[in-house]
Amino acid sequence: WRARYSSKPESPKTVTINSKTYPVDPAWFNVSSTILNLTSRKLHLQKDHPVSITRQIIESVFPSPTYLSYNNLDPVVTAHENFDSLGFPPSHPGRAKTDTYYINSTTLLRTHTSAHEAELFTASKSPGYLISADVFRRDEIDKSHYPVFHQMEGARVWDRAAVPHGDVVSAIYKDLEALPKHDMIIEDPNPHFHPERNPLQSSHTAEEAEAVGKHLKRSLELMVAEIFKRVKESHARAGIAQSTEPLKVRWVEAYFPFTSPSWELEVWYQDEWLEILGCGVSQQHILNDAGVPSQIGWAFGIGLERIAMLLFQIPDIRLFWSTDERFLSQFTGVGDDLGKLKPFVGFSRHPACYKDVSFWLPGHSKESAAGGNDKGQREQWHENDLMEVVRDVCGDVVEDVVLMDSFTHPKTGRRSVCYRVNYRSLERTLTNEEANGLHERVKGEMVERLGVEIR
Ligand code: FA5
Ligand code: MG
Repeated sequence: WRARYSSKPESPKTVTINSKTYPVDPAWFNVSSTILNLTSRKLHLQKDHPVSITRQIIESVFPSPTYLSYNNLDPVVTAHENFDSLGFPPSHPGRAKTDTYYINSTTLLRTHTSAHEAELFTASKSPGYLISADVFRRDEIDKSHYPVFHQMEGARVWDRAAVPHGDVVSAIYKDLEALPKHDMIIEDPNPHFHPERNPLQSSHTAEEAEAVGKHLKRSLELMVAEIFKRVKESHARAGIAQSTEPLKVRWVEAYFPFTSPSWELEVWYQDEWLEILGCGVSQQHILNDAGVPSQIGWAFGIGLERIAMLLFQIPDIRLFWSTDERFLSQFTGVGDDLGKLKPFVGFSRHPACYKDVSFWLPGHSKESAAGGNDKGQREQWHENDLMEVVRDVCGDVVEDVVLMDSFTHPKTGRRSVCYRVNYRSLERTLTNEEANGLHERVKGEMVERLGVEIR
Protein backbone atom coordinates (compact mmCIF):
# COMPACT_ATOMS: atom_id res chain seq x y z
CA TRP A 1 0.00 0.00 0.00
CA ARG A 2 1.02 3.61 -0.36
CA ALA A 3 0.75 6.34 2.22
CA ARG A 4 -1.53 9.18 1.19
CA TYR A 5 -0.12 12.52 0.16
CA SER A 6 0.28 15.08 2.91
CA SER A 7 1.68 18.24 1.41
CA LYS A 8 -0.14 17.55 -1.84
CA PRO A 9 -2.78 14.95 -1.06
CA GLU A 10 -4.60 13.36 -3.96
CA SER A 11 -7.72 15.46 -3.71
CA PRO A 12 -11.15 13.95 -3.28
CA LYS A 13 -14.09 16.02 -4.63
CA THR A 14 -15.46 16.63 -1.16
CA VAL A 15 -14.53 15.87 2.43
CA THR A 16 -16.89 15.10 5.28
CA ILE A 17 -15.93 16.22 8.76
CA ASN A 18 -18.25 15.71 11.72
CA SER A 19 -21.00 14.74 9.27
CA LYS A 20 -20.80 17.97 7.27
CA THR A 21 -19.57 17.86 3.69
CA TYR A 22 -17.30 20.52 2.14
CA PRO A 23 -16.21 21.02 -1.48
CA VAL A 24 -12.47 20.51 -2.01
CA ASP A 25 -10.30 22.79 -4.14
CA PRO A 26 -7.24 20.79 -5.27
CA ALA A 27 -5.22 24.01 -5.52
CA TRP A 28 -5.68 24.53 -1.78
CA PHE A 29 -6.36 21.12 -0.26
CA ASN A 30 -3.52 19.99 2.04
CA VAL A 31 -5.25 17.93 4.73
CA SER A 32 -3.80 14.43 4.91
CA SER A 33 -5.96 11.47 5.88
CA THR A 34 -3.97 11.21 9.12
CA ILE A 35 -5.20 14.65 10.12
CA LEU A 36 -8.75 14.08 8.86
CA ASN A 37 -8.98 10.97 11.03
CA LEU A 38 -7.98 12.93 14.12
CA THR A 39 -10.90 15.37 13.73
CA SER A 40 -13.24 12.78 15.24
CA ARG A 41 -11.12 12.11 18.36
CA LYS A 42 -12.15 15.21 20.41
CA LEU A 43 -9.86 14.39 23.32
CA HIS A 44 -11.25 17.38 25.26
CA LEU A 45 -14.56 15.52 25.54
CA GLN A 46 -13.25 11.99 26.12
CA LYS A 47 -14.13 11.03 29.69
CA ASP A 48 -11.08 10.54 31.94
CA HIS A 49 -8.67 11.72 29.24
CA PRO A 50 -6.00 14.08 30.65
CA VAL A 51 -6.96 16.81 28.13
CA SER A 52 -10.58 16.55 29.23
CA ILE A 53 -9.64 16.52 32.93
CA THR A 54 -7.55 19.66 32.38
CA ARG A 55 -10.54 21.32 30.72
CA GLN A 56 -12.72 20.44 33.75
CA ILE A 57 -10.19 21.94 36.17
CA ILE A 58 -10.04 25.22 34.26
CA GLU A 59 -13.81 25.33 33.84
CA SER A 60 -14.16 25.10 37.61
CA VAL A 61 -12.39 28.47 37.96
CA PHE A 62 -14.84 30.18 35.57
CA PRO A 63 -18.23 29.10 36.90
CA SER A 64 -21.63 29.28 35.28
CA PRO A 65 -23.86 31.29 34.98
CA THR A 66 -21.27 34.07 34.47
CA TYR A 67 -19.35 31.80 32.09
CA LEU A 68 -21.05 29.34 29.75
CA SER A 69 -19.05 26.56 28.07
CA TYR A 70 -19.11 25.73 24.37
CA ASN A 71 -17.25 22.50 23.73
CA ASN A 72 -18.71 21.21 20.50
CA LEU A 73 -18.09 23.88 17.89
CA ASP A 74 -17.19 22.63 14.43
CA PRO A 75 -13.45 22.48 13.61
CA VAL A 76 -14.09 23.66 10.06
CA VAL A 77 -14.30 27.45 9.86
CA THR A 78 -13.96 30.12 7.21
CA ALA A 79 -10.77 32.09 6.55
CA HIS A 80 -12.88 35.09 7.51
CA GLU A 81 -13.63 33.66 10.96
CA ASN A 82 -10.11 32.40 11.62
CA PHE A 83 -8.21 35.44 10.28
CA ASP A 84 -10.08 38.41 8.77
CA SER A 85 -12.65 38.96 11.52
CA LEU A 86 -9.79 39.10 14.02
CA GLY A 87 -7.79 41.68 12.11
CA PHE A 88 -5.04 39.47 10.68
CA PRO A 89 -3.49 41.32 7.72
CA PRO A 90 -3.71 39.59 4.31
CA SER A 91 0.05 38.96 4.35
CA HIS A 92 0.14 37.30 7.78
CA PRO A 93 2.39 34.18 7.63
CA GLY A 94 -0.12 32.11 9.64
CA ARG A 95 -2.41 32.14 6.60
CA ALA A 96 0.09 30.29 4.39
CA LYS A 97 -0.65 26.79 3.15
CA THR A 98 2.61 25.71 4.76
CA ASP A 99 1.15 26.59 8.18
CA THR A 100 -2.61 26.05 7.91
CA TYR A 101 -4.73 23.10 6.73
CA TYR A 102 -7.07 24.24 3.95
CA ILE A 103 -10.05 22.46 2.38
CA ASN A 104 -10.53 25.19 -0.21
CA SER A 105 -9.53 28.84 -0.50
CA THR A 106 -12.12 30.01 2.03
CA THR A 107 -12.51 26.94 4.26
CA LEU A 108 -9.94 25.60 6.73
CA LEU A 109 -9.37 23.71 9.97
CA ARG A 110 -9.29 26.32 12.74
CA THR A 111 -5.78 27.20 13.91
CA HIS A 112 -7.06 28.61 17.21
CA THR A 113 -10.25 28.87 19.24
CA SER A 114 -10.30 32.64 18.63
CA ALA A 115 -11.95 31.74 15.30
CA HIS A 116 -15.22 31.61 17.28
CA GLU A 117 -14.95 34.96 19.03
CA ALA A 118 -17.16 36.93 16.66
CA GLU A 119 -19.86 34.25 16.71
CA LEU A 120 -19.91 33.94 20.51
CA PHE A 121 -19.73 37.63 21.31
CA THR A 122 -22.96 37.80 19.31
CA ALA A 123 -24.63 34.64 20.52
CA SER A 124 -23.58 33.92 24.09
CA LYS A 125 -26.37 34.45 26.60
CA SER A 126 -23.89 35.15 29.40
CA PRO A 127 -21.33 37.90 30.11
CA GLY A 128 -18.54 35.34 29.81
CA TYR A 129 -17.89 32.20 27.79
CA LEU A 130 -15.40 29.36 27.51
CA ILE A 131 -14.64 27.38 24.35
CA SER A 132 -12.69 24.13 24.33
CA ALA A 133 -11.75 22.62 21.01
CA ASP A 134 -9.17 20.89 18.87
CA VAL A 135 -7.02 23.22 16.75
CA PHE A 136 -4.83 22.36 13.77
CA ARG A 137 -1.43 23.71 12.72
CA ARG A 138 1.16 22.35 10.30
CA ASP A 139 4.25 22.36 12.44
CA GLU A 140 7.55 20.76 13.36
CA ILE A 141 7.92 17.35 15.06
CA ASP A 142 9.17 17.19 18.62
CA LYS A 143 8.00 16.27 22.12
CA SER A 144 5.91 19.41 22.57
CA HIS A 145 4.50 19.87 19.04
CA TYR A 146 1.73 17.91 17.38
CA PRO A 147 -0.33 19.08 14.37
CA VAL A 148 -3.52 18.78 16.37
CA PHE A 149 -3.76 20.13 19.90
CA HIS A 150 -6.44 21.62 22.13
CA GLN A 151 -7.10 25.14 23.27
CA MET A 152 -9.46 26.76 25.67
CA GLU A 153 -10.60 30.28 24.95
CA GLY A 154 -12.24 32.45 27.59
CA ALA A 155 -13.83 35.87 27.39
CA ARG A 156 -15.69 38.28 29.66
CA VAL A 157 -17.55 41.46 28.73
CA TRP A 158 -19.30 44.33 30.49
CA ASP A 159 -22.04 46.33 28.82
CA ARG A 160 -21.71 50.10 29.24
CA ALA A 161 -25.40 50.39 28.40
CA ALA A 162 -26.45 48.00 31.16
CA VAL A 163 -24.34 49.01 34.20
CA PRO A 164 -25.58 51.58 36.77
CA HIS A 165 -25.02 55.18 35.53
CA GLY A 166 -23.07 53.80 32.54
CA ASP A 167 -20.11 53.56 34.94
CA VAL A 168 -18.43 50.48 33.52
CA VAL A 169 -15.19 51.08 35.45
CA SER A 170 -16.95 50.82 38.82
CA ALA A 171 -18.84 47.76 37.63
CA ILE A 172 -15.58 46.02 36.67
CA TYR A 173 -13.91 46.87 40.00
CA LYS A 174 -16.95 45.54 41.83
CA ASP A 175 -16.56 42.21 40.02
CA LEU A 176 -12.82 42.25 40.69
CA GLU A 177 -13.42 42.74 44.43
CA ALA A 178 -15.71 39.72 44.42
CA LEU A 179 -12.98 37.42 43.02
CA PRO A 180 -11.00 35.30 45.50
CA LYS A 181 -7.44 36.30 46.42
CA HIS A 182 -4.31 34.19 45.96
CA ASP A 183 -0.79 34.19 47.39
CA MET A 184 1.29 33.55 44.27
CA ILE A 185 4.37 35.63 43.58
CA ILE A 186 3.83 37.80 40.49
CA GLU A 187 7.31 38.72 39.25
CA ASP A 188 6.24 41.40 36.83
CA PRO A 189 2.61 42.41 37.27
CA ASN A 190 2.78 45.40 34.91
CA PRO A 191 5.27 44.92 32.09
CA HIS A 192 6.26 47.90 29.99
CA PHE A 193 4.24 48.34 26.79
CA HIS A 194 5.47 49.49 23.41
CA PRO A 195 2.87 52.09 22.43
CA GLU A 196 3.09 51.23 18.72
CA ARG A 197 2.49 47.49 19.31
CA ASN A 198 -0.01 47.82 22.13
CA PRO A 199 -1.73 51.19 21.95
CA LEU A 200 -4.65 52.19 24.12
CA GLN A 201 -7.64 51.66 21.83
CA SER A 202 -9.25 54.92 20.70
CA SER A 203 -12.65 53.82 21.98
CA HIS A 204 -11.34 53.03 25.49
CA THR A 205 -10.39 55.40 28.30
CA ALA A 206 -7.16 54.57 30.13
CA GLU A 207 -9.24 53.77 33.24
CA GLU A 208 -11.44 51.31 31.33
CA ALA A 209 -8.50 49.49 29.77
CA GLU A 210 -6.78 49.32 33.15
CA ALA A 211 -9.84 47.93 34.90
CA VAL A 212 -10.41 45.28 32.22
CA GLY A 213 -6.71 44.33 32.34
CA LYS A 214 -6.78 43.95 36.12
CA HIS A 215 -9.85 41.72 36.06
CA LEU A 216 -8.28 39.64 33.30
CA LYS A 217 -5.00 39.17 35.16
CA ARG A 218 -6.57 38.26 38.49
CA SER A 219 -8.89 35.76 36.79
CA LEU A 220 -6.00 34.02 35.05
CA GLU A 221 -3.76 34.09 38.11
CA LEU A 222 -6.55 32.31 39.99
CA MET A 223 -6.63 29.70 37.28
CA VAL A 224 -2.88 29.09 37.56
CA ALA A 225 -3.17 28.93 41.35
CA GLU A 226 -5.86 26.25 41.00
CA ILE A 227 -3.79 24.21 38.57
CA PHE A 228 -0.73 24.26 40.80
CA LYS A 229 -2.79 23.44 43.86
CA ARG A 230 -3.85 20.30 41.94
CA VAL A 231 -0.24 19.56 40.97
CA LYS A 232 0.83 19.82 44.59
CA GLU A 233 -1.95 17.58 45.89
CA SER A 234 -1.25 15.06 43.19
CA HIS A 235 2.45 14.91 44.05
CA ALA A 236 1.62 14.51 47.72
CA ARG A 237 -0.71 11.63 46.87
CA ALA A 238 2.03 9.92 44.85
CA GLY A 239 4.63 10.49 47.57
CA ILE A 240 6.75 12.77 45.36
CA ALA A 241 8.91 15.25 47.28
CA GLN A 242 7.41 18.75 47.26
CA SER A 243 9.31 21.74 46.00
CA THR A 244 9.71 24.26 48.79
CA GLU A 245 9.87 27.12 46.29
CA PRO A 246 6.72 29.20 46.09
CA LEU A 247 4.91 29.29 42.75
CA LYS A 248 6.24 32.09 40.57
CA VAL A 249 4.58 33.61 37.49
CA ARG A 250 5.11 36.71 35.38
CA TRP A 251 3.26 38.80 32.81
CA VAL A 252 5.05 39.55 29.53
CA GLU A 253 4.01 41.99 26.81
CA ALA A 254 2.69 40.17 23.74
CA TYR A 255 1.10 41.04 20.42
CA PHE A 256 -2.13 39.69 18.93
CA PRO A 257 -4.07 41.41 16.13
CA PHE A 258 -7.30 41.00 18.12
CA THR A 259 -6.31 42.40 21.54
CA SER A 260 -4.60 45.56 22.78
CA PRO A 261 -2.94 45.66 25.18
CA SER A 262 -1.87 41.99 25.07
CA TRP A 263 0.05 39.77 27.46
CA GLU A 264 1.43 36.28 27.82
CA LEU A 265 1.49 34.55 31.18
CA GLU A 266 4.60 32.56 32.00
CA VAL A 267 5.17 30.14 34.87
CA TRP A 268 8.55 29.27 36.40
CA TYR A 269 8.65 25.51 35.88
CA GLN A 270 11.61 23.11 35.95
CA ASP A 271 14.10 25.98 35.88
CA GLU A 272 12.66 27.92 32.97
CA TRP A 273 9.84 30.30 32.08
CA LEU A 274 7.06 28.36 30.35
CA GLU A 275 4.52 30.31 28.27
CA ILE A 276 1.06 29.00 29.03
CA LEU A 277 -1.39 31.47 27.54
CA GLY A 278 -2.00 34.61 25.51
CA CYS A 279 -4.60 37.24 26.35
CA GLY A 280 -5.59 40.89 26.24
CA VAL A 281 -8.24 43.57 26.05
CA SER A 282 -10.43 42.67 23.05
CA GLN A 283 -10.20 44.91 20.01
CA GLN A 284 -13.37 46.94 19.95
CA HIS A 285 -13.93 46.29 16.24
CA ILE A 286 -14.65 42.64 17.05
CA LEU A 287 -17.39 43.58 19.51
CA ASN A 288 -18.72 46.22 17.11
CA ASP A 289 -18.83 43.71 14.24
CA ALA A 290 -20.53 41.21 16.56
CA GLY A 291 -23.36 43.72 17.03
CA VAL A 292 -22.52 44.55 20.67
CA PRO A 293 -20.67 47.91 20.39
CA SER A 294 -21.59 49.02 23.91
CA GLN A 295 -19.62 46.09 25.40
CA ILE A 296 -15.99 46.09 26.48
CA GLY A 297 -14.01 43.08 27.65
CA TRP A 298 -11.12 40.66 27.65
CA ALA A 299 -10.18 37.31 26.06
CA PHE A 300 -7.56 34.64 26.60
CA GLY A 301 -6.39 31.44 24.87
CA ILE A 302 -4.57 28.60 26.60
CA GLY A 303 -3.01 25.36 25.37
CA LEU A 304 -4.60 22.40 27.19
CA GLU A 305 -1.81 19.88 26.41
CA ARG A 306 0.76 22.25 27.83
CA ILE A 307 -1.19 22.41 31.11
CA ALA A 308 -1.95 18.69 31.08
CA MET A 309 1.76 17.86 30.62
CA LEU A 310 2.53 19.76 33.78
CA LEU A 311 -0.48 18.50 35.73
CA PHE A 312 0.27 14.85 34.99
CA GLN A 313 4.03 14.97 34.25
CA ILE A 314 3.38 13.69 30.72
CA PRO A 315 6.76 13.83 28.92
CA ASP A 316 5.76 13.56 25.24
CA ILE A 317 2.80 15.16 23.44
CA ARG A 318 2.27 12.04 21.30
CA LEU A 319 1.06 10.19 24.40
CA PHE A 320 -2.23 12.12 24.40
CA TRP A 321 -3.21 10.31 21.20
CA SER A 322 -2.29 6.88 22.52
CA THR A 323 -5.05 4.30 22.79
CA ASP A 324 -2.77 2.02 24.81
CA GLU A 325 -4.48 0.92 28.02
CA ARG A 326 -1.20 1.37 29.90
CA PHE A 327 -1.73 5.10 29.24
CA LEU A 328 -5.51 5.54 29.43
CA SER A 329 -6.14 3.33 32.47
CA GLN A 330 -3.98 5.60 34.64
CA PHE A 331 -6.66 8.32 34.54
CA THR A 332 -9.74 6.18 35.12
CA GLY A 333 -12.16 7.80 37.59
CA VAL A 334 -10.37 11.16 37.74
CA GLY A 335 -13.01 12.83 35.54
CA ASP A 336 -15.60 12.15 38.24
CA ASP A 337 -13.30 12.91 41.16
CA LEU A 338 -10.48 15.39 40.59
CA GLY A 339 -9.26 14.45 44.08
CA LYS A 340 -7.91 11.22 42.53
CA LEU A 341 -5.49 13.03 40.23
CA LYS A 342 -2.02 11.43 40.22
CA PRO A 343 1.09 11.86 38.09
CA PHE A 344 1.43 9.64 35.03
CA VAL A 345 3.90 6.78 35.49
CA GLY A 346 5.85 6.44 32.22
CA PHE A 347 6.36 3.16 30.41
CA SER A 348 9.95 2.08 30.08
CA ARG A 349 11.68 4.14 27.41
CA HIS A 350 12.62 2.36 24.22
CA PRO A 351 15.94 3.03 22.50
CA ALA A 352 16.28 5.90 20.04
CA CYS A 353 17.20 5.12 16.45
CA TYR A 354 18.67 8.07 14.55
CA LYS A 355 18.72 8.23 10.74
CA ASP A 356 19.99 11.17 8.72
CA VAL A 357 18.80 12.38 5.35
CA SER A 358 20.71 14.93 3.23
CA PHE A 359 19.19 16.47 0.14
CA TRP A 360 19.23 19.35 -2.33
CA LEU A 361 16.24 21.64 -2.07
CA PRO A 362 14.01 22.10 -5.11
CA GLY A 363 13.40 25.33 -6.95
CA HIS A 364 16.96 26.61 -6.73
CA SER A 365 18.49 25.06 -9.82
CA LYS A 366 19.66 27.37 -12.63
CA GLU A 367 17.04 26.09 -15.08
CA SER A 368 14.03 26.78 -12.92
CA ALA A 369 15.42 30.13 -11.78
CA ALA A 370 16.06 31.23 -15.37
CA GLY A 371 12.87 29.75 -16.77
CA GLY A 372 10.72 30.87 -13.86
CA ASN A 373 8.48 27.95 -14.70
CA ASP A 374 5.51 26.79 -12.70
CA LYS A 375 7.36 23.87 -11.26
CA GLY A 376 10.02 25.99 -9.57
CA GLN A 377 7.27 28.10 -8.07
CA ARG A 378 5.16 25.22 -6.94
CA GLU A 379 8.02 23.39 -5.32
CA GLN A 380 9.06 26.19 -2.99
CA TRP A 381 10.62 24.48 -0.02
CA HIS A 382 9.11 24.63 3.45
CA GLU A 383 10.23 22.44 6.36
CA ASN A 384 6.62 21.78 7.44
CA ASP A 385 6.11 19.82 4.20
CA LEU A 386 8.89 17.44 5.25
CA MET A 387 7.26 17.06 8.67
CA GLU A 388 3.98 16.08 7.00
CA VAL A 389 5.68 13.42 4.88
CA VAL A 390 7.33 11.96 8.00
CA ARG A 391 4.06 11.92 9.92
CA ASP A 392 2.19 10.32 7.05
CA VAL A 393 4.71 7.57 6.44
CA CYS A 394 5.62 6.87 10.07
CA GLY A 395 2.64 7.95 12.16
CA ASP A 396 3.63 8.49 15.79
CA VAL A 397 6.78 6.40 15.59
CA VAL A 398 9.01 9.47 15.10
CA GLU A 399 9.94 11.42 18.24
CA ASP A 400 11.56 14.39 16.55
CA VAL A 401 13.09 15.71 13.33
CA VAL A 402 15.99 18.11 13.73
CA LEU A 403 17.86 20.25 11.21
CA MET A 404 21.55 19.30 11.57
CA ASP A 405 23.25 21.19 8.77
CA SER A 406 22.62 23.48 5.85
CA PHE A 407 24.89 24.95 3.18
CA THR A 408 24.67 26.72 -0.19
CA HIS A 409 26.83 25.55 -3.07
CA PRO A 410 29.11 28.48 -4.00
CA LYS A 411 28.87 27.90 -7.78
CA THR A 412 25.34 26.67 -8.42
CA GLY A 413 23.64 28.53 -5.55
CA ARG A 414 21.75 25.33 -4.68
CA ARG A 415 21.02 24.75 -1.02
CA SER A 416 21.57 21.43 0.68
CA VAL A 417 20.23 20.46 4.10
CA CYS A 418 20.57 17.54 6.46
CA TYR A 419 17.88 16.42 8.90
CA ARG A 420 18.12 13.82 11.64
CA VAL A 421 15.01 11.71 12.22
CA ASN A 422 14.67 10.01 15.59
CA TYR A 423 12.66 6.79 15.24
CA ARG A 424 11.46 5.86 18.72
CA SER A 425 8.06 4.40 19.47
CA LEU A 426 6.40 5.17 22.79
CA GLU A 427 4.98 1.69 22.91
CA ARG A 428 7.60 -0.80 21.72
CA THR A 429 11.19 -1.27 20.57
CA LEU A 430 11.68 -0.79 16.83
CA THR A 431 14.08 -3.08 15.05
CA ASN A 432 16.80 -1.47 12.97
CA GLU A 433 15.30 -3.08 9.83
CA GLU A 434 11.96 -1.50 10.60
CA ALA A 435 13.51 1.95 11.07
CA ASN A 436 15.53 1.50 7.87
CA GLY A 437 12.41 0.52 5.97
CA LEU A 438 10.53 3.58 7.21
CA HIS A 439 13.48 5.84 6.44
CA GLU A 440 13.73 4.55 2.88
CA ARG A 441 10.02 5.19 2.38
CA VAL A 442 10.34 8.70 3.81
CA LYS A 443 13.12 9.41 1.31
CA GLY A 444 11.08 8.05 -1.58
CA GLU A 445 8.06 10.15 -0.67
CA MET A 446 10.23 13.24 -0.25
CA VAL A 447 11.53 12.87 -3.79
CA GLU A 448 8.08 12.25 -5.18
CA ARG A 449 6.08 14.83 -3.27
CA LEU A 450 8.57 17.55 -2.50
CA GLY A 451 10.82 17.32 -5.54
CA VAL A 452 14.01 17.20 -3.48
CA GLU A 453 17.17 15.41 -4.65
CA ILE A 454 18.66 12.99 -2.12
CA ARG A 455 22.46 13.27 -1.78
C1 FA5 B 1 -3.34 32.04 20.12
O1 FA5 B 1 -3.65 31.00 19.56
C2 FA5 B 1 -4.34 33.12 20.44
N1 FA5 B 1 -5.60 32.78 19.79
C3 FA5 B 1 -4.50 33.23 21.96
C4 FA5 B 1 -5.34 34.42 22.38
C5 FA5 B 1 -6.72 34.28 22.57
C6 FA5 B 1 -4.77 35.66 22.57
C7 FA5 B 1 -7.50 35.38 22.94
C8 FA5 B 1 -5.52 36.77 22.93
C9 FA5 B 1 -6.90 36.61 23.13
P1 FA5 B 1 -0.88 31.23 20.51
O2 FA5 B 1 -0.59 30.79 19.13
O3 FA5 B 1 0.25 31.86 21.27
O4 FA5 B 1 -2.05 32.29 20.57
O5 FA5 B 1 -1.39 29.98 21.34
C10 FA5 B 1 -1.96 30.13 22.63
C11 FA5 B 1 -1.49 29.01 23.55
O6 FA5 B 1 -1.69 27.75 22.92
C12 FA5 B 1 0.00 29.06 23.85
O7 FA5 B 1 0.28 29.93 24.91
C13 FA5 B 1 0.28 27.62 24.21
O8 FA5 B 1 -0.16 27.31 25.52
C14 FA5 B 1 -0.63 26.87 23.27
N2 FA5 B 1 0.09 26.43 22.05
C15 FA5 B 1 0.43 27.17 20.97
N3 FA5 B 1 1.06 26.42 20.06
C16 FA5 B 1 1.11 25.15 20.57
C17 FA5 B 1 1.61 23.89 20.08
N4 FA5 B 1 2.18 23.76 18.88
N5 FA5 B 1 1.49 22.81 20.88
C18 FA5 B 1 0.91 22.91 22.09
N6 FA5 B 1 0.40 24.06 22.60
C19 FA5 B 1 0.50 25.16 21.84
MG1 MG C 1 2.29 32.35 21.60
